[in-house]
Amino acid sequence: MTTKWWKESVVYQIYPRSFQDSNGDGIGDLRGIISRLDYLKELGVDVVWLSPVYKSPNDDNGYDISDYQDIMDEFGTLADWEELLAEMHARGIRMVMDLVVNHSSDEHAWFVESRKSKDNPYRDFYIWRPGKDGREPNNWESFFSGSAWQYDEATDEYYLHLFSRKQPDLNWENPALRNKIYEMMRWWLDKGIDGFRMDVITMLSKTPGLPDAPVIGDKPYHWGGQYFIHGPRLDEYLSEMHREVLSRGDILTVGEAVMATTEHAIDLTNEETGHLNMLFQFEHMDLDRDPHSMSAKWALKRWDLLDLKQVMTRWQRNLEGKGWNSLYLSNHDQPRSVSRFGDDGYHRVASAKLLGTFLHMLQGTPYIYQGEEIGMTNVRFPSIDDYRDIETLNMYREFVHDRGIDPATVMAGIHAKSRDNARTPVQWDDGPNAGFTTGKPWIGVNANYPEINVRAALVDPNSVFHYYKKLIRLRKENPVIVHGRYDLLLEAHTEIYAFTRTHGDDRLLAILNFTANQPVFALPSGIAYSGTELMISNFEVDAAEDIALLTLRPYEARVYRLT
Ligand code: TEU
Ligand code: CA
Repeated sequence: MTTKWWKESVVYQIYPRSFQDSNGDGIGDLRGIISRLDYLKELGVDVVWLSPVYKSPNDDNGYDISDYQDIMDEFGTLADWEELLAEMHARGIRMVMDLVVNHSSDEHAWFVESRKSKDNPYRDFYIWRPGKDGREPNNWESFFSGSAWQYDEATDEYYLHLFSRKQPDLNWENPALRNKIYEMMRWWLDKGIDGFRMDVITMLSKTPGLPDAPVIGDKPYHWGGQYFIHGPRLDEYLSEMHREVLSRGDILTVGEAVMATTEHAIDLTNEETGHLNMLFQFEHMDLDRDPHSMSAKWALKRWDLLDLKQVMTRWQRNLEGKGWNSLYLSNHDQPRSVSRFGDDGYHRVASAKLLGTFLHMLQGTPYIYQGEEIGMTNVRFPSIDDYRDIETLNMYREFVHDRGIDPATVMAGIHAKSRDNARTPVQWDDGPNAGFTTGKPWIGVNANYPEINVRAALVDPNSVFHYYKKLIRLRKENPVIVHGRYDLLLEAHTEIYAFTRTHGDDRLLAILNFTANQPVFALPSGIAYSGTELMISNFEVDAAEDIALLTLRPYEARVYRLT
């Protein structure tokens, strides 16, 4: 396996709308990010993944792009962006931009043209079909509730939108469209960016004929993912994108890959014939949902540590020497990891550190989502009127108004799973609006900001922040953390997740108690060692303590070098 900068890096994801406002309009912006770069430098991150900052009507907060080569008004100007890039590079921080090319906004000039007439030159930049038997062309459900098709009166046809109706899918079968996308990507690379995070990149190729999905239950629309995920021409498109753009520079590319398996990941990210560096897979994000139904995302199902071990071990072992893992538990689409996988109450700090240790001791590139490094939690807004996310609002309307489900039940699902859990403003201090804005924030600030904020974390040596800072530093100082082989221990233990990493003679042992209980860790007999060196722990630990038998505290994490 070759050593590449993106294998040794830690990435920090910024969702600009909620990061830092600089002009008092209650919306985060580029100049706000510039004002916080020294904070990121202190944390020690190497790369920033910037969620979309392009011109957008913000139907899906920037994932609906109306001009791929200009900055959205709320975030600032292209000059502000140039300054942000320069200030990042001046600090040795690289910038990865979000590439959203499965769909555009319906306000993009291409779509404005496309919908004008059936023979418009841009008609085939999008996926138009006549209705069938007076209905949509097929029965696919949108990720944001309802049909994945929108009828357009002007030309008496429907257009496909896997997401919101203001996000028409681009037609990747059209080489003219593909070339326009490659041109745009090269334009950003020429400006000096260091890579792309690729939004729903495995959905670019749809099964010809766009067949109906199997009908499950009595809903009007159904999960059609088998016909638009990892479609028949995906490899061809990504191979062409690699040839036309990605091969041009030493960049980081990470593809968002809903439903991806390790086989898909090896195909797409192996260094011989792959086209991307790594994927965001979702198996560990599906442990508390039914992966084959979009609506069951909201069903409250407890995840199980044995499932987490099984999924992560498969990804660690199967990609060994054949691909590269991304490592994440949080992002702008997922609930806060400390609320979902840890404990956001009494054991919040310990469990946030445990989860950080888990992610940073695995093989792959860790991704930290803004606020994760201070243990920010889910929010529980009392009313649906406090929520902003289109996925959440559409789901509420479908479940409560269309399907008559009890609003309290639906709100419980929203409190657990809404994407807005990750989109409340970053909590910088205990002043008004947590220091995020001097104006009225676009979304409410989590009420726990007086206790959970950056200013408090920076002055507390035992904060999650300083623990994350140490985790990041350990990665830089210990090749075993980047390159070591992963071996699972105690496979059947239902409370402790333990594994080793081996790189030549260098071995580390991670011992993670994922519960509020106090289980006994017994070192398996096959692990020979003469001495131990404590590398990091989230509690005070006697470094000389014999590791053969340990009683662990709630959410206790320890990492040892075995000598
Ligand atoms: O998300 C892709 C996706 O599948 C989402 O539906 C996500 O899995 C789901 O919301 C989890 O609950 C990407 C972006 O990350 C997301 O923010 C966008 O809304 C979506 O694509 C459309 O661009
Ligand atoms: Ca602003």
